[in-house]
Amino acid sequence: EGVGPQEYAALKLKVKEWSPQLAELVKDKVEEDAKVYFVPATLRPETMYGQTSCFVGPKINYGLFKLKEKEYVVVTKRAAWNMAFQGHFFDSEHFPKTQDELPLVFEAPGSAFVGTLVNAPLSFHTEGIRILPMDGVSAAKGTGVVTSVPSDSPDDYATLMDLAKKPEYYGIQKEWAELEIFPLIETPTYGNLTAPTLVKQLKINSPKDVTQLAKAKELAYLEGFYKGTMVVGEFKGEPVSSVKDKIRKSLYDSGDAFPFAD
Ligand code: A2H
Repeated sequence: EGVGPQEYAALKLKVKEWSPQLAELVKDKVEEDAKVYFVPATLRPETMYGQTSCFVGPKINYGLFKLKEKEYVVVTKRAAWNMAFQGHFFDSEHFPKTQDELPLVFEAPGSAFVGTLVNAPLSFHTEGIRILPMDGVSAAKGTGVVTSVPSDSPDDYATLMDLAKKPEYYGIQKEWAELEIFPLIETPTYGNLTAPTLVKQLKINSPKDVTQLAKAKELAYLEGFYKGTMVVGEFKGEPVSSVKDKIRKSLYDSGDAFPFAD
């Protein structure tokens, strides 16, 4: 893990309530009983218990694409095109020949989706989590949607701290960025809140401290994978390295996620 081609787990976060900006448009374009999913791509399925929000790039364009009858996804066009090749939209007879043939319902910048409430599989925050803005999201990677796990991802933790500091600036409610952070994984070096510990130790003050964040990310990943033990969930007490694949598989089996290659 860590180098070479990666299999992402693409999670299905079902919309419960739309942002005021998009509520009318969605009402016009999507059946009332349809399911719409935000689809973040993750390399750490074992941390999904700790999701507290889901990030989009505020300036990135996202499409709402029709997956099948009464089922839609929100991802970048680039990701939808990848999904088409991975068999998610059409049978071979109706395969889109160009990106323009993808079943796009509408497009909007990430900023328009901010505030939308979604249900995140496995998350302890069963009341739902909010779509929030993150400048560091790359349009050229994964699905352009990133689920936030501040206990174990330094990027996610630094972003949430920044959002909570300046909620008016970001156009969000402060409490959306301040959901409780539960310990998920115990490690010998960083305790049970690896990302907050590393962010403090490396004196990271903002998501713009990219050099320090890259270092924290590497340390968190290695320590979590090779030395971490689950302290929650179905595989509590077992090493992360042996449960990662099992949790990923169980998310696939339940239909809450699917494999996604970039
Ligand atoms: B990971 P790699 Cl707990 N832009 O998921 C920016 N970041 C993106 C992205 C995009 N378009 N698509 C995915 N990612 C993030 C969990 C997690 C992740 C934890 C700890 C570390 C971590 C919760 N966020 O990633 O560049 C996603 O965040 C650090 C390796 O393809 C995804 O996994 O290697 C990871 O980056 C994919 O990174």
